[in-house]
Formats: sequence, C-alpha cells, structure tokens
Amino acid sequence: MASALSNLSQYDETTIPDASDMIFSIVVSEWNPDITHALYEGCYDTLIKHGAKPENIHTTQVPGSFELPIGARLMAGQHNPDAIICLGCVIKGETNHDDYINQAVASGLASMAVMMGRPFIFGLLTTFNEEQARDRAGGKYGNKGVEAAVTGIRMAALKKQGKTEKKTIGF
Ligand code: DLZ
Repeated sequence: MASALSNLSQYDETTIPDASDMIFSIVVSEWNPDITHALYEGCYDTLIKHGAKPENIHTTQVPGSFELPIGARLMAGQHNPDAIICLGCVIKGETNHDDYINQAVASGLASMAVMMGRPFIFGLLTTFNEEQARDRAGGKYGNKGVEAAVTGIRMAALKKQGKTEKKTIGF
C-alpha cells in the first residue's frame, strides 16, 4: 500500500510552477468538518506558498461530498479559475453509501475536466474509518489537501502552457 511507505505530501518544491498568475477555486464539503477543514488549510497554505494571491483563491462550501461536482461546476462558471480543487471526506459506514458518493464524485469531476478542458482536482478522502482520515489530513501520511493543491498548480500550468503555445503558433 503506497501510504504505508511514505508521507504522501512530500514533494520536490523546486519542481512546482509559480502560481502567482493563477486563479483557483476550492470547494469544501461540510461533512466530517474537522477533517475537511484540515484539508482546506493544507490546500490553501500550499497555494499561497507557491505564489498564489489570496484574492485569486475563491472558496465555497457544499453540504456533502456528493455536492462537490455541482459546486465545482458553479465555481467554474463564476471566477474563470485555472483549476478547481475539490476537498471532501467520505468515511465508510454500515451501508455502501460511500461507494455511491465516491463514484459520483470521481466520475463527475473526471467528466467535467475532459468536457470543459479544465482541471477539476479530486481531493476526496475515501477511508474505512476516521483514524485513516486523520492520518491523511495532517497526520502521519501527510495532508491530501497539500497534494490536491500541488496537482492543481501543475495542471493549471499545463492549461496555461497550452494557451501560450496556441498564441505563438500565429494562426
Ligand atoms: C449522507 C452522507 C453520508 C452518510 N456520509 C457522508 C460522508 O461520509 N461524507 C460526505 O462528504 N458526505 C456524506 N453524506 C452526505 C452526502 O454527500 C450528500 O450531501 C447527501 O446525500 C445529500 O445529497
């Protein structure tokens, strides 16, 4: 298991693009709020650390993780973000509700990313229990919010690179 081997938030900071001209939306689920707020702090601080300006980071909350795709879609239409980062935590219970939510979020975000040509980042913890979630929200396996921010910056840079290349071709 990958998480048994390393802190998932460790990365080479020198390889991350400068985010000072990037616009981000962060959508945070209110379920399991201690966890999702920790994910949010990790995400926000990482964007700032790599140069993003506070006024270019737009945050909204949605009731639960199932609402992350629609929240993300609405944010995409409001602020023209270079990346939309979705943060949530679904913990397995006695039924298989978690499968339905996780699948809906994964397929919703993946579909929108491809259809809209814009990065929608999957920062969703899908754990068997609360301890596993805490371990991944600032605990012994790092913070998934940090990873989501790094992925958002890298994909935003890729999107911007595409725009620049189109302009320089000169058609
Ligand atoms: C209903 C529900 C349950 C049981 N568990 C979670 C959870 O662990 N994490 C989460 O983010 N949301 C959960 N929800 C709420 C759903 O995501 C959704 O908000 C409701 O089903 C309303 O659409």
